[in-house]
Amino acid sequence: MAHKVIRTRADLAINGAAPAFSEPLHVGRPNVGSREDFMRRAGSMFDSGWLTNNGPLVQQFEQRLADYLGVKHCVAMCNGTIALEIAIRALGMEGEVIVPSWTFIATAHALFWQGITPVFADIDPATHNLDPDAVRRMITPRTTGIIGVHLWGRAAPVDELQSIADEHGLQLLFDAAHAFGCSYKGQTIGRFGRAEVLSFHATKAFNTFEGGAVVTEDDELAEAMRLMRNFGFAGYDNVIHPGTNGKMIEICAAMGLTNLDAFDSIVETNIRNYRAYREVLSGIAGISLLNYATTERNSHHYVVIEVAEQCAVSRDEIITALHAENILARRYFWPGCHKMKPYRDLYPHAGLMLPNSERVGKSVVVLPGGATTDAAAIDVIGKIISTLVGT
Ligand code: T4K
Repeated sequence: MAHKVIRTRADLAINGAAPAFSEPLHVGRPNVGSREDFMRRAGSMFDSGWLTNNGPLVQQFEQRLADYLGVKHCVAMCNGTIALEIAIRALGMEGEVIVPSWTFIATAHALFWQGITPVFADIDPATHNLDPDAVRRMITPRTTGIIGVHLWGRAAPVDELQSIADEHGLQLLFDAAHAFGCSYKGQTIGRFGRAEVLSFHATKAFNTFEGGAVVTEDDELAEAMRLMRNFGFAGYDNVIHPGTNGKMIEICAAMGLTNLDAFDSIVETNIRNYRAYREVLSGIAGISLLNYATTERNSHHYVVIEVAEQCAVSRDEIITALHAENILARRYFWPGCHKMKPYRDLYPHAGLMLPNSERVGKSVVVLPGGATTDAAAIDVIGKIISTLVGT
């Protein structure tokens, strides 16, 4: 892709110049492994005549994933949201459950959809993850659980949340939708809390088109979730549990097996991109790239910058300027769940308890990453931002 040269503000598309990219540069462009391997697996699916309902590819996928993550059970599902709903139900959560507001809306909706009240707790602005003290403040006699989110692939404060859960007799579940292949204290994410929920949506570092899974060390929980995802069937004509249809289909497992082979190289690309972004963005006043501990594994799938209040241009001006250049940066997860329906009507004053979530929500920009982004594109993105900010 040809990129333009940017020397002054007149070279920016918001000032009438041609866009830097002729085609849109997306956040969340799917990473796809070997097409030949995928087609071979798709062929085996047609040969077997088994398209869904716990077929051979799904079984193989679950085993490989459990091995990869070092966890006892992997229960594959049709998407991350249904996986969350099933895990929440299998854990017997009810009443109120504490969640961050600074997350994708599915974390809150998975509760609300089942008649459970999501109670939003504030985040630590340095990590964007739940602040354990804020969680303590939101506990009431109706609280039955906590859902920690490993946002941007950085682990939530697992030990602190586990202590709170133990002290108050609460269920602890993790939304690990962003954290496939990431670590906490050197251990691969997947075995924390009672269970962890993964998303394999097309826009994730590791995808199965659509898909998700609940991973757990707990035999009984895994068994219950296997029943729940298949209407509660235990063999022909024998329903022994309430359930829904949460099954992963064979073609998705074929994609997952293929992309698992490519995952390490995807992460290498992401790390290369992250370092290139660090280089081009360093020294721009008021712009900071989110930092992660080098002692932990992070897939670096999300390239997140924060625009300080004192920056010469606002976050939204940066978004407008980037979109004009065909760089479709995102404001994930602005404005925060508590400001979206139905929660903003249910708790109009929730923001008073969520000052950090509100501040972070106004500052974040997620930049394009993954295999479709390269050093040359990142260089141009850096120049656009520095020209705009004026440093
Ligand atoms: N918990 C958390 C913390 C999550 O982040 C998510 C999902 C979930 C739970 C629920 O898991 P799932 O039920 O989705 O498995 C996208 C994804 O749809 C969503 O999966 C993801 N989080 C969220 C962070 O991002 P949108 O509404 O931003 O999607 P959309 O259509 O705007 O696409 C994003 C960008 O990706 C666009 O710029 C276009 C590009 N794209 C997208 C698709 C689907 C492509 O280039 N190709 C594609 O095939 O939610």
